[in-house]
Amino acid sequence: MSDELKTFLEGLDSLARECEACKGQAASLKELEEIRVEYLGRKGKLAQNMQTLAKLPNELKPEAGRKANEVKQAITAMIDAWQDELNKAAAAASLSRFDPSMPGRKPGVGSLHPVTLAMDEICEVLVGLGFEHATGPEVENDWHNFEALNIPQEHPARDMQDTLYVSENIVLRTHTSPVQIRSMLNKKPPLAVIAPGKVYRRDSDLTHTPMFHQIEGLLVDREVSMGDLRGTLTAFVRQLFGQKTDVRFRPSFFPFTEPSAEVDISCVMCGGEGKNQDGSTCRVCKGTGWVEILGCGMVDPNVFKSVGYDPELYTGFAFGLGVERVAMLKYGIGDLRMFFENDVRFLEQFA
Ligand code: 2NM
Repeated sequence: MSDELKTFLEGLDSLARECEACKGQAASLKELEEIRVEYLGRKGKLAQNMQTLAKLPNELKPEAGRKANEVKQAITAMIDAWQDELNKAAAAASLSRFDPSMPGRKPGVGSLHPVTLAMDEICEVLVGLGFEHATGPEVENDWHNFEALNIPQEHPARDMQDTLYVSENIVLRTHTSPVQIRSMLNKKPPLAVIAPGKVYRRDSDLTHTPMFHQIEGLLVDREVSMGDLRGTLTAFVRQLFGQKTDVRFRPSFFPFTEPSAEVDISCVMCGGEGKNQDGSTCRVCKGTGWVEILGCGMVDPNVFKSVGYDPELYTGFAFGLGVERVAMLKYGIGDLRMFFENDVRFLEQFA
């Protein structure tokens, strides 16, 4: 073999060894790419050897060329293998950072507002007792909200102090009774309806909000008595607060009912004792053992006259309650403002 060829072949061998010695030197794919360019690039170390090969005598070229190809493939295979290793190491590192036993992130799931829950529950009980749902506008005229309900022109409820006026004759309804008025105008007795919905009053402090929710009920037929009122409302509050609940009726006054009463139930907190287990005064009933839950009465004949019902033929009872108040008692909520702050930590407890 000629010295010239020998020198060339040895040069290629030493290039392969030199490259092999780079094993483990590339810490990243970028560094490995630099090594690849250094050996296999267009102006790299192998390319330089190829220039030498071009200058060899023609009869030496086949053997020199074969060797050059061999070394090129060996270097390519080496660098490819290192690239595989780097890729595997990177995958293993990212797997070691991933802990499959970690709990996943739960998507937030909504829940019904406690006022909605109380409203649904109250309506369900009343529908079970035979009442039908009715709805009506929240913006009402004076006649439906006041006049038809036997609330005279000079009545304090009509005062700007208590009612939110849209214009001289138009108000935000102060109760859902105008819905009952509309029901009576649309249908002859017998009639049993409930009107749930938002009502508005010019009132805002710790225990009053300008908007709150009410449910009112009305039943009209021949020979409806105070006994029917008492039996119906007793069954209603016992289904809502438990069969052991005591009920008492106190005389009261509303312009649209005569006689009128307020209904108290035995305190949901202390069970009517007025005291907590430790002897301290119950905060819910303030020591009385009773909490007021609704207002009611026998529909005033003047209300029947304004909707064209004959008061000689028909009698009826009506009642109304505040939904926020029921929700506070049922779910043990001490502060009315909780309903309106929409703090998810409060709301998610009702999921
Ligand atoms: C109450 C108390 C007493 C009531 C009266 C009527 C209507 F329209 F039939 F006359 N609806 N609701 C009523 C009666 C409401 O809330 C405390």
